[in-house]
Amino acid sequence: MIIVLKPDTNEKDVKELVNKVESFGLVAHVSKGEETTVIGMVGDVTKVDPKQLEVSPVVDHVMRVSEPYKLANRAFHPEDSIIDVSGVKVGGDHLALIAGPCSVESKEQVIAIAREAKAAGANMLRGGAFKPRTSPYAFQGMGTAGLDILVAAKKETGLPIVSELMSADYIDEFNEKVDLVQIGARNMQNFDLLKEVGRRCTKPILLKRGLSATYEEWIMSAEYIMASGNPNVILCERGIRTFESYTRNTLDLQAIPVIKRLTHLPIIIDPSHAGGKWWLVEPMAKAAVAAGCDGLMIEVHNDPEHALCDGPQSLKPKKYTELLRQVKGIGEIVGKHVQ
Ligand SMILES: [Mn+2]
Repeated sequence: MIIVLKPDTNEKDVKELVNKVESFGLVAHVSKGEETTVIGMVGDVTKVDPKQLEVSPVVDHVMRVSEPYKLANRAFHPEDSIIDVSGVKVGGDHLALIAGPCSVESKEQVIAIAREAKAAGANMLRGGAFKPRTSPYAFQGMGTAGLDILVAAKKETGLPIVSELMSADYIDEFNEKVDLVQIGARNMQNFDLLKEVGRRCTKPILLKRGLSATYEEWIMSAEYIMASGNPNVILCERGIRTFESYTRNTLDLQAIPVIKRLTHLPIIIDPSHAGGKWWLVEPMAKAAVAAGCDGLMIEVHNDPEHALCDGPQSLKPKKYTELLRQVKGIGEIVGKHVQ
């Protein structure tokens, strides 16, 4: 349930309403926008009579929110959320450009790619240290040593680091070393992990869409993180499983306008894992920016033929540089700028 306040309501009146909401045993979330301020009520609202709140002269109206997600709901926060990833803003009119190898393979590799990605215009570095692989016999990632290599690359380039967390056991280490904590597609409904990152992660979360998750299931997973105490969630569409087998997955670009309508959270697109082929990355990345996404996460490798993971879908730095040149131009047309 949300309370929409009349324009120019002062702080004192807002505070009084918050106290009233709390007296019902509910949690109040205030969202102050340029034009309107809303107070979202979370908890068991079944016994709340909207009339009790509408008597206040500063209340414009009270409405029930029918969707099961509240904190992620656009109604609770009418303006776009802008999430700060160690100085790089994601959401609003900002375009986040995340690039890097699928997995961290060596210090030389990551630093070389990070330098080229930065020169191309990327503003964040990705790299997997802990890898969720379909086969237990495939390369599983370098673990902690991989994170330390990413930290070294950050020192060298200044690019904030994005890396995937697979187990709550490593949250403290990620808080210390990583700037944006990725929860992968396969863990999107690992609810215990979502609750733990909500409670304990001090960094923003990049929540990938599960392989066959509906929009509502995906947003509910964001709600888990937010309800557990971390409001800084960025969604990432990375392709869904369909009957088509020619491409690795099917990139759902409709997710961009749908997520923006239903939530206030930023959404970025990962065209690399969606298509699984390097030559699909460029057209899909351009289409995603044209459709209004808040960022792109793209796998870039300086030697894709010998990559330990996802070589066939990785771009070489030269191709990535040319792609960003075009992407930035499209971004300007749709009002998205690179910091
Ligand atoms: Mn990958």
